[in-house]
Amino acid sequence: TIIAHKRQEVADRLSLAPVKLLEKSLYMNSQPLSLRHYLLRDDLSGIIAEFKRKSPSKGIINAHAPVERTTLGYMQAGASALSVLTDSEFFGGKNEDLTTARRYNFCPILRKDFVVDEYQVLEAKSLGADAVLLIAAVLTGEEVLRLGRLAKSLGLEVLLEIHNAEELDKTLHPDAVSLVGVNNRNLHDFSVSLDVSGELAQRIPDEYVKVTESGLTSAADIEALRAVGYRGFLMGETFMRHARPEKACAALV
Ligand code: IGP
Repeated sequence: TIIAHKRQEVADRLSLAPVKLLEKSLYMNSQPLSLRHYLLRDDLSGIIAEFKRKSPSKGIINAHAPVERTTLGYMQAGASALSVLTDSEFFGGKNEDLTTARRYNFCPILRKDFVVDEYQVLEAKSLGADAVLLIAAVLTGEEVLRLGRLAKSLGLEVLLEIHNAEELDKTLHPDAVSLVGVNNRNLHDFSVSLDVSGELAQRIPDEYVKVTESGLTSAADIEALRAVGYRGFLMGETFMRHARPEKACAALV
């Protein structure tokens, strides 16, 4: 459902007057920050703190936290990077959330959306993102390669999201992908298990920075997954559940 809606959204956008993202954006010529490098730094937590208002599995998580204070607070708390949801229909985000986060922060920002078209990669760059998510469950190997190469040509890094070994084998390509994220949440039935990350850690070649996504709630979760090779820890709900998400992040870091 999400992907069908997203394809329609992109088609509607592209049917409007010619899109001149490249000329209009402040960020088109800016030097992106490397998510890889920030995650590998020893002086930071490895946490990618997410700004997420709602989700299909949880409904409304936080309707009031402002993106400025939250994302700046995440960074000051010691998060290595930010993830900003820009999908509005299912996650309550918007492109302006990313541009706002960009203005208030100097750490890498992941644009979190359902990328199915080149246009969205260009858009991510124009909004000031440093990295994009590509979800193996909804793309072919050829699409990951095409979208990933485009991202790379713009200086954006690609975080490839997988949920099982088949998705990894189908889509992993060194020309397109810099980081691999294991989503602990099954996108079909929403069940969450950190064992998914545990089991897949060894399957991911060492040249990719390993990220574990979803369902992380404590420093103990992070340490257990760090011990099996993860360097990035993508966390949303654990922080966003609080009225002041940035304080929950500071408490955990
Ligand atoms: C964060 P959580 O359980 O900490 O809120 O999860 C993040 O992993 C999750 O939002 C996510 C996601 C996605 C959202 C992972 N992959 C793809 C939308 C699309």
